[in-house]
Amino acid sequence: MEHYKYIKAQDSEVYDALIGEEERERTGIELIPSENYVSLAVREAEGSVLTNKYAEGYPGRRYYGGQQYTDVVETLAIERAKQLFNCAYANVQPLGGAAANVAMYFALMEPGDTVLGMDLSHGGHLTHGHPTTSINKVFNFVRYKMKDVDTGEIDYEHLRQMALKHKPKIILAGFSAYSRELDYAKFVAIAKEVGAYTVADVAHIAGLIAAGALRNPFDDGFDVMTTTTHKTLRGPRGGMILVRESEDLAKRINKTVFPGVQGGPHMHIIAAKAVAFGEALHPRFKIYAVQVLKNAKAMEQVFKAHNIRLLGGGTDNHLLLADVYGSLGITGAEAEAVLDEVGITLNKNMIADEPRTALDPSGIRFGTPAMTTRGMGEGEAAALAELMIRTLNAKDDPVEKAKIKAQVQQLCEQFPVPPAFV
Ligand code: DSN
Repeated sequence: MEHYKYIKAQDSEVYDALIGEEERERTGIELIPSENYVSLAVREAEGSVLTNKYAEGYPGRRYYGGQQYTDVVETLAIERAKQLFNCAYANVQPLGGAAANVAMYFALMEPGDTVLGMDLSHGGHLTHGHPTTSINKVFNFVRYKMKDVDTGEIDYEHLRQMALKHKPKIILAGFSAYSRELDYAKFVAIAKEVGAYTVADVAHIAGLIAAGALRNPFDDGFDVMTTTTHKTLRGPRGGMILVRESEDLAKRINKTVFPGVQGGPHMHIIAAKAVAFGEALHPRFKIYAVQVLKNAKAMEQVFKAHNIRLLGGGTDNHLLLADVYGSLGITGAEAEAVLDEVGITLNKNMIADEPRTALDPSGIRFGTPAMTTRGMGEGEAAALAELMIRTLNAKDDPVEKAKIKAQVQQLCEQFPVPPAFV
């Protein structure tokens, strides 16, 4: 197959960058836990003719003409999302996870209202009210933490005390760097006591929930979920808001997404969401999700065997956080750089109660969604974990690093990207 025929003919600079990225993805291992490889079908939809179309509004209620086909793909995306997450309403128009969260906040609250969310340094996300974000100027964010950073258990009693004290409108469960399962029923019980909405930001684990590999917060009575569609859900880059049963909340969310905070939806991306959700409904997606968890466990075991401290004591999901500074004396930034040299991509990350800085923290965060999409299993996950640790111990040894890089490439050649699922 000839790639990018037209780009090649008219724009060599962009063409070279695209080919370079293909080569990078093909010859290296992607362990950033928020990334994945979409199928060729999803990419076809993203590159489709629907990028040409304005479609403000919702299926059957649009502001412009010519919506015969936009309505088809958006309705498919909505219906498939509802089926995947067992809920009554879905808005598939948010342009990303941050946009979904902003719309959700404005739909459920008035300016000045309070959100009780997870502390960023304990695994929460920037969009959960970090002081540097604009949304922090509009709403009041208060934070809960883990009780014990070495087991990952949330301090639910502290969470309850915070809820009683601050009377939040939203209690937010969700994270971007937390490796344990949450006790959603406890969140719901506390929210009921104080009359708060329960929202789960499941951006990282949406695919695992959709496949039934992790618990669905709606089963414990959560009101709303926000998510991205490009992480474990393995769809195009974008966002989504789901509502368990309240028609009133669903209407408020629809109005807030459009015209509240967004204009024309990206219909090519919505078509790609529909395709990805179709893939996630297939039985083989369940096998994928279960394998993601098994692969993360296999990596956990290797890190534990080498006595490297894992935040939360290990993992119940797709990601791990290792305190490489505390365990090996190498900083997160140094670890990220040296692993990149051998073709293993992950990110430096703060650990709970970080003693260093955000730009040069103690930890690294890594996970298994992308490597599992390539078809790798527990044997490869364990082998990769061993290669990672060898690399961290060989920071200043070019010969050893060259050997490891060759082994990484050899492994990659056996598991090609991009995947075609048909
Ligand atoms: N940037 C994403 C992550 O890596 O977790 C979250 O927005």
